[in-house]
Parts: sequence; C-alpha cells; structure tokens
Amino acid sequence: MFELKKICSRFRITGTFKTAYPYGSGHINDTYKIDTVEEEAHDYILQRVNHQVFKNVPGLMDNIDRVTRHIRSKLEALPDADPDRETLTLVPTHSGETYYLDGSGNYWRVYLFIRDNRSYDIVTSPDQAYQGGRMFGRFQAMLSDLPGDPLIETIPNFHNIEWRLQLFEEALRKDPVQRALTIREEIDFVKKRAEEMSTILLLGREKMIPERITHNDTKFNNVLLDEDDKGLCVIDLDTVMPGYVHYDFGDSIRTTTNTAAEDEKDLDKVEMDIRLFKAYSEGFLEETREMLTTTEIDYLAFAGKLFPYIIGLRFLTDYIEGDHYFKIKHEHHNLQRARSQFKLLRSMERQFQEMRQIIEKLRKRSK
Ligand code: ADP
Ligand code: GN1
Ligand code: MG
Repeated sequence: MFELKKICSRFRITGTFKTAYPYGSGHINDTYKIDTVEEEAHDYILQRVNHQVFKNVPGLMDNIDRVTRHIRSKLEALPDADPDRETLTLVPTHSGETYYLDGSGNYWRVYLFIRDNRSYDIVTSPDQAYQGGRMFGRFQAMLSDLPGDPLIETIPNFHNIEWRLQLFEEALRKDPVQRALTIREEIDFVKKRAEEMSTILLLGREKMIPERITHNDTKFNNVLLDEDDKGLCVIDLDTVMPGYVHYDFGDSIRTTTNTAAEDEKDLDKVEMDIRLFKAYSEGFLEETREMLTTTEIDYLAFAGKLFPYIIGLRFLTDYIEGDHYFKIKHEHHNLQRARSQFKLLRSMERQFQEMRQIIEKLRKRSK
C-alpha cells in the first residue's frame, strides 16, 4: 500500500489531511479522494498515473497543464464562471512541479476536488445527455485556439483502427492464454466490419477532415454535472491530444446512449436509446456547429458506430492477451465488456438511418 498522507505532503495542499480513500470507477489510474479537516479548506483528488499505459508522464502532464490553463483563462473572462469547478485545477508540488515522482517510479498528481458534483455511468434522461453533449462540444471549441506547439501524443495511435486491428491479429496469433478458440463468434463479428470501420482513419489520411485537439476519452462519466444536473466540468484529460471530432463524438455516443452498463452481462438490456442520441447531438452541435466542416458532420452518425466497435475490440484484445490493460473485477470481465459493446453496435446498426436523419436535421447553419 502507498503512504498517501506522505505523498500528499509533497503538494501545496491547504488544510489538514484527514483521510484518503479509493474513489471513482476509472479503468486506468488509481484515484483517491483526500478529505481535509477544516470545513472551509478544499478537498483534493490524488492520482497515481498509470505509467504502463502512459509512457511519457512528464509530457502528458505538460499537455494537461497547458490545456487547463487555457480553459481557465477563457472562464476567467466570463462574468458568471467558477473556474475552480468548471475546469480541473492542478495543485503543484512545493518545488512547483505538476507531478511528484516517488522513489519507486510512480507518478502522482493532485487536483482540486470539484465539490457537489454528480457523475453517471448510465444516463437516464435526455437532459443529462444534452448537458454532456454541450460540455464536450464546448471543450473542443475552447481548445480550437490553443497556442503553442502541438500537444504530445500521450498514447500514439490511440484510436488508429488499423493499429488496433493489427494488435488484435497479433494477439490471436500468439494466443498466450488459449482463449482464441472460445471466442469464434466475436472474432467473426470483428472481421466482418473491419473495412467499414477504417472510414474515419482514411478520411483523415486523405485530409478530408481536419485534425483538431480532442479529448479522446469522452465517456459520460468523464463529464461532471452539478447538483441540478447541469454540465459542470470535463475531466480525465490524460488523452487530450490531436485527433478527429469523430473520436470525441463517437465515444460519448457509445456511453451516453447505452440503456445499460458498459459491461452489462444480460445483453437483452443493451440497446441504443435514440432519444439520448438526439439530445446529446443537439448539445454537441450547438457548441460546435459553426466550427465543423460539412464532411465532419456527414460522418458524425457513423462515429457513433465506430466506438462500440473500437472499444469492444480493445476489450477483446485485452482478453486474448490475458487482461493486462484494463482493470478487471472477474475472470471473464473483458469478454463480457466486449460482448456488451458488440450488442450495442448491433442496436446502432438497426437504427442507423434514424441516427443519420437526426444529424441531418441538426446540421442547419453548418458550412
Ligand atoms: P480514470 O482515467 O482512471 O478514469 P479519472 O481522472 O476519470 O480516472 O478519475 C476517476 C474518477 O474520479 C472520475 O470518474 C470522477 O468521478 C473522479 N474525479 C476525478 N477528478 C476529479 C475532480 N477533480 N473532482 C471530483 N471528482 C473527480
Ligand atoms: C478507459 O480511464 P477511463 O476508465 O476513463 C480507457 C478508454 C476506454 C474506457 C472504457 C487511457 O477510460 O479509452 O474507452 O476505459 N482509457 C485509456 O471504459 O485507455
Ligand atoms: Mg475517467
């Protein structure tokens, strides 16, 4: 176990340390909530950044520092904004660094805890979906004029579907824990759709869509809502880097419109709720319509299908490899997640015409 109190003492924390306990349901980092004694002092989020997944943590922290400062400066110019709650705020170490590297090679960082927030793994109302769309749309719009050098790629090829398919084929060839024979159906499912799923990558390669600064992990629990369920803050900025708008729109649609949990075992419960698709799209396009090109909007509905595919493929690959990447709670968890994502994709395939019609109606006023 880590000495969390000692680690916290490295940071410029105000108030007296009271307790630290595991927090949230992320699959990658170790997250702890730090409570302080004094009523008026901030509470904090302490995270151990997963350096197996993120190979260049100093570069990643520099991205986050630049992005959060840029957003903060925009918020400070707005009369009613509350920057401490509407963007993540890094708390520096005593020597002014954005992270602390301990003697065992672990990277730690601290954020102000955003108080009175609500975070949802499953969306239950169109208004929540709309708020999520508005927040992720606004996030991307605010970063469209980030000055300076391009952000570093914290995970190179993160949403590159060709690369993901290569890793999948490689895992199947090696089959290190002899699981390949048990998942024939899922393998067929992946192969049947592989060509179609390269669409966004090819559009990007041919410069038909522009590269932007994107979040790349826009699952719904990475946006915090306030006590009235109004959009408050976009969090989990480890993967903010160059990407296509479809990556942010797609991953949100995957998580926002699903009537069940990402890892739901009972596949009958997994469907895409078209009302939630409509509400999320409304919020997202309200904030990005002016910025997006015709071609980008043409492929938004398709992006919805891409993400259950790509994330399902990643869960399945991790399952074949023996579960090294995503945190799991039981033996077949990654397979269960993959199956659930593929069921969601089938549901979207059935409703694809309606998804396209909704985007068509919302595209008005686009370039
Ligand atoms: P992971 O990459 O593992 O998903 P996150 O950065 O998303 O890690 O953090 C995990 C959870 O911790 C989030 O889903 C959210 O509930 C909570 N969280 C993270 N940062 C904050 C913050 N600054 N204020 C309040 N809650 C936070
Ligand atoms: C991981 O960190 P978290 O739990 O928000 C993953 C995402 C997946 C998601 C699936 C860096 O996100 O890409 O979509 O799990 N993040 C990373 O739930 O791989
Ligand atoms: Mg998260």
